[in-house]
Amino acid sequence: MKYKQEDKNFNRYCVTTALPYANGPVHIGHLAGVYIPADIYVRYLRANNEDVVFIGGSDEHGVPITIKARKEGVTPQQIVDRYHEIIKRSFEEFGISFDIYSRTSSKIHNETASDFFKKLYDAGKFIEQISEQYYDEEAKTFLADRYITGTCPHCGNEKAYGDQCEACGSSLSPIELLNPKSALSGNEPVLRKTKHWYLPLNDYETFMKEWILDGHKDWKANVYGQCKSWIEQGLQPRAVTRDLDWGVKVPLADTEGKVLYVWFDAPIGYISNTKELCGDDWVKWWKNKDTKLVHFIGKDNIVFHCIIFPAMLKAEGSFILPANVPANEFLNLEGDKISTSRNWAVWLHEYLNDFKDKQDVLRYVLCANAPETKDNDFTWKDFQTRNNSELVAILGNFVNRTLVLTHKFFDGKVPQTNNLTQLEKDVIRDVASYPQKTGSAIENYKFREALMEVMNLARLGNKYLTECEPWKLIKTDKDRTATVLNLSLQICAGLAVLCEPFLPFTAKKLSTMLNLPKLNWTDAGKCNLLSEGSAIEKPELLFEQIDDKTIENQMQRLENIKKENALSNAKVEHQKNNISFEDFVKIDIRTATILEAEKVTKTKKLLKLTIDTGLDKRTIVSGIAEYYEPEDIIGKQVCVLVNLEPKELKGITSQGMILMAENADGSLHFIQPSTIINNGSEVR
Ligand code: B3M
Ligand code: ZN
Repeated sequence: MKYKQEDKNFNRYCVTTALPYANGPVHIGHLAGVYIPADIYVRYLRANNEDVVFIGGSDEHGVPITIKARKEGVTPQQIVDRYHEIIKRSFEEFGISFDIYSRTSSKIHNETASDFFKKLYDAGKFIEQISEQYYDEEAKTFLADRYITGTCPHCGNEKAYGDQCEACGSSLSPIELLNPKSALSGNEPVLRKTKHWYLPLNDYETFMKEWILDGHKDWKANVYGQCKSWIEQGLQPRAVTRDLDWGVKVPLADTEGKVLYVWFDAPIGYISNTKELCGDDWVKWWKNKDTKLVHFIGKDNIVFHCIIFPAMLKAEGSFILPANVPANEFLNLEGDKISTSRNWAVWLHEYLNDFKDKQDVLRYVLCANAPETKDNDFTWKDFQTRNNSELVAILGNFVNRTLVLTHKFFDGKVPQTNNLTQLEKDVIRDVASYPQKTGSAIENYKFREALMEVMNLARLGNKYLTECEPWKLIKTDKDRTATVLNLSLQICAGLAVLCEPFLPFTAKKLSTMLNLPKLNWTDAGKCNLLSEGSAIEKPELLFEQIDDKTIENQMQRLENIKKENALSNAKVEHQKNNISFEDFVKIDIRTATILEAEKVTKTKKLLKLTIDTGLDKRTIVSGIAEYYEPEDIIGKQVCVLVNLEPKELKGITSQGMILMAENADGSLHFIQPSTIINNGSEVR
């Protein structure tokens, strides 16, 4: 079915999803923003027997991957091998039904991207420009923007990056940084001349105005708005190569150490992956005018998919352009921006450990609450409510009541329809409208609305059952009870079809219970999918209640992460205020040896220590019992702050403090001289 007018001209669909960087696992933000909407769209098209190909893959180039590799002391290839597998598995586990999920470090991608560049180069589509860029003389390499840190000229943050200051949010160019430093050697980098190739986007400005601003007023408001503001600010030439040793090599002579810019090669990944899947047949998905190309992405990728990639395709000349780019906004988590570095996320590979077989619950919540027009918030409370009062109470309840009653009164066989009353006629007429309503919402990328329609069909079923009360009716009128359950079962069958794009695991269970054959989308409105007398399997619950304890555990997990972050921020990010030298010399720290140690009774954390400070023997109470056994520390040399005011702790006078270093995990470790020296030696 093609409910959208423009779709009548298309005979097939090429649907792509943003290629996630293979430098970390994927989380609920990825799923809600890109992969669930795309998967719904594609499953819907397939249910309509449309010719569709669904392309995904990992983005394995770019500076973030090289940074991660350096941090861990491994190669970039090792990083992408690890995360590609994790990401791919997560998508499989959540039923994202890609026809292919490949990767940009593949050979076929390397060739495709390289050929694409060469073709544009040969056709004179690039301009060559020499510019000055920071170079690390010790590491003998040009520095990517992220590899340069320095002081932000706007806010004074000393840890700003060459492309951005994370403290004040300004975007920067490395030249603007004060006191620039190379992340590789720590040295001040020098400016050196380097040659790069640029795509002159300014040459495509008129085209973009016509194609997007006049021609695609139908695009989502957030997408259209961003394009408009980019185009109106005036388009500039964009470098498509970089000085880096990880990526697709520039296929020209004398270009050692240069690769294609990751945003040049990554979207070509869609084409490479189609080639990998289809062989020579790939051409029809990318070069036939009757193919509808749709890119599902998040809002931070809009300019690349709406302006830069189309300009590349246009420059090449033989490709189609995207018909739509339905980008979503961002999903937040419990009121805070999702962040990989702060571990503020619900990770897909972890969710299933805690919520076994509950893929559809997450799919449901993320679609019902998708950030389609504005940023939205995921909360565990909302997750619980939507599960308990929507999936369980509406959809699960309707299906379960219908199937249980069929078994109870009609031996698990679809009962016969007898005379239809006006009520049945109305219900049948209403049910018939659902494939159209739901389909049209999907075709317009309004997935929340579409899902609401599916739930409305379940509501309609519940209302009908409640009105007819077959559990009472059976005592007086078996024929009419049969009619009611027959129609209810037909609605269940319709639901199995309509919920499939959203809740594929549930749809499968439901179809199996009803013994349904493979059906098309429009069948869902028919109310005749189950023939009289056919057998229904024993009902299994589609959903189960999620209790408060489970939700509290998840919230506790997030609380803990917040605390850890606060602690490490306090420690690492902010040095305390300066003190004077006079203040410093007031501190009297001495080397000392632990002579005796015992637990302080009725406490978990405290040890009572007898210490030889070289000046005297004294008692110190120290909060280290969680990290050290008393018998293990006798004889250890430590450092002690000896002139700290004495303090009463659990009835013991503590005279001083043992110096400990606190690790990021909160564990405590002694500060010791590097070799045993006289007790009482001053530390300064
Ligand atoms: N890897 C950026 C991102 O994950 C980038 C998308 C590429 S799509 C061709 O947001
Ligand atoms: Zn700043």
